[in-house]
Amino acid sequence: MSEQTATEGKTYPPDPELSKTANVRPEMKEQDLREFWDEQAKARLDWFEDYDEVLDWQLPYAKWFVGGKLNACYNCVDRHVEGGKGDKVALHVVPDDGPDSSEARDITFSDLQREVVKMANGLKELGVGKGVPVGIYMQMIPEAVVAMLACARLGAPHTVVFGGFSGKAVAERCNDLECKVLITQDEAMRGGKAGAQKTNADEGLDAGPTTVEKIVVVRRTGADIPMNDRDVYLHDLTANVSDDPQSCPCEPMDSEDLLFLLYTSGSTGKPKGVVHTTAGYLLGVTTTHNLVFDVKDDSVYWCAADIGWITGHSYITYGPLANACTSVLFEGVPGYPGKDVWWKIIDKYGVTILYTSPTAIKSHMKAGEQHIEGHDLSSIKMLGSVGEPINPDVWEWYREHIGGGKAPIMDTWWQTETGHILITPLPGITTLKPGMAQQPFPGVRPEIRDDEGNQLGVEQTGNLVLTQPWPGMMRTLYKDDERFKDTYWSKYSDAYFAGDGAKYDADGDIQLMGRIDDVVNVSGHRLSTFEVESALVEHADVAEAAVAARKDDDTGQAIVAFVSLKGDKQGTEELEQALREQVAQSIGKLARPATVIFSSDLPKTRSGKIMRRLLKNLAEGEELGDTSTLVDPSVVEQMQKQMNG
Ligand code: 6R9
Repeated sequence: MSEQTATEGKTYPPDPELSKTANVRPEMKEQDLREFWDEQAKARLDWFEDYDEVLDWQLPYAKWFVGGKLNACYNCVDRHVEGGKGDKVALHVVPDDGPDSSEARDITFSDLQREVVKMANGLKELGVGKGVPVGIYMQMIPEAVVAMLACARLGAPHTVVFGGFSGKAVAERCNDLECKVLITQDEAMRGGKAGAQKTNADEGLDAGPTTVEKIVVVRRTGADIPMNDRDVYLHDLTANVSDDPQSCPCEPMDSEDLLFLLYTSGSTGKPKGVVHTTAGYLLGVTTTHNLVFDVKDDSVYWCAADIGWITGHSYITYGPLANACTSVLFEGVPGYPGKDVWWKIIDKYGVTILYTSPTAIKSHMKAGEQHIEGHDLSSIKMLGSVGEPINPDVWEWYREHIGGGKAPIMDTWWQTETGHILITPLPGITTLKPGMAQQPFPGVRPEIRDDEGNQLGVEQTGNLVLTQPWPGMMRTLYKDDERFKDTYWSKYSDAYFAGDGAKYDADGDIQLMGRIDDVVNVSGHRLSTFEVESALVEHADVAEAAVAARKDDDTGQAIVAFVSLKGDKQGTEELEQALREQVAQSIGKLARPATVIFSSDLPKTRSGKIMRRLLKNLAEGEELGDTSTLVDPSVVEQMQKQMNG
């Protein structure tokens, strides 16, 4: 890895050829907010009924395309078939064992339509229809995309629970949204191994009362799994249903009808149910996908995120499909069946646009460039990065080795709450700077402020806020307007508070500096310290737990857990393993602490508050600063000794 300083100050002006042909035009940045989105809405979406008003903005509540009617599935599937693109490939499906697998297959838009109609007809038989919520707990198989679209077709809001989360997480989320039906798969295939999926869901749902009445099971491995009265295999459910789109027309939905909820971690309390509605969200993801990645009719696009995160929702399912774009859908992991599987995929399908996370890029850097040799990556025209800040040296590696030393990198900043990309370079317009998301998308107005609300100048780190609404913005937190206002709209009376630190450079480009709250970002996955702490204290031996993050070369951040034990319990290696397992069971494997530090107590102030700043310093191996307000400063010394091994 080269020194970070080696790339500092380097810039990459846009390729003049790209400036001529790019979908995005410089004038768009000057356009009035309503005018810009009105034009996009007319050009990019098909409406069953026109809207009367582009935006009704009563801070913090936005309504976009008021009075309009449309259907997200119609826009992602049916209109392309009707418009003569039925034979175009929608998804190159790459199974876990890679592109050479006999199970690799292509799904055209017509195929997709038939699959969606069948699943929707099946779901109808279970009572799913407009306004009946459905949970989806699946891995990266095409049926996951089909399930989202089938729900959208029926007007049934979905909530996708990341396939790597625990059954408990599934139950909590499904019960909160009052899902009647859960769609899952028998087993998951990842890295050559079959893992439990449906039985995880059972465990979670059986642990208490649940609103879920039916589980639809997609057969992936064909394993002999227990099926109960409430369970039905998808292939049985749809054995006799029609795949004719006329048999299941797309439900006309109001612009502001709920499209989906996605739960995400906050700094306190239970996960937040982020509300995304139909028209604004769909338009936001479609427009940004098209303009940021410069999607053309012959583009082959691969977003290597997971469907369970917002990136999968916006840039695997809704955005690319609404743009009638051909995508790769890969079930597996970067290192299997070989360390070159990604490069094989790009070579085989001629991928032109790759969108992934810094964590994934770092894992490829670690594996080494030798795995790229022998694979033709010359099809790549555009690269994207999302999920966390990207280090300049990682950026350079990405451009050099994957982008052939010329593909521009779009470092896209956005959030579950924002629905779509808000800060990003624009192809053919922006002079790229490694490690910076740089510029607001048209219509987006960022500011960087101090805690008192003053706008900050060059190189001063402050809070990133947004002062104008955008179509895909979260409408509220499900059943919790108070928390919505509190979390995002109370720090400043006139702007959205993103929770990220940021600064401007002398050219007015924005650099993101990471979260300023108690949210930890492991491999681009958001976790709250609170959730992990809650999982740890579930263990019988644990008295108290506090969680902080440290920097990690591979995963961005890694979790350090500080744990005090009950009575005379000792912090053994077995207990450490048990705690990690506890967290895996309760949340999912990715939330497991990388380090567990045991101590007799946690560092507390005299008023009884855990001094989180100290834990952060400890986790990062930094100077501790003033510890005089602690009840018992020796606690920190104990911890520090353990941290130093
Ligand atoms: C899309 C997504 C959101 C948080 C966000 C920020 C971090 C995302 C970033 C980035 C720096 C980028 N983040 N993209 N930080 N540069 N290009 O990741 O949504 O899971 O909700 O996470 O991720 O901290 O606030 P989500």
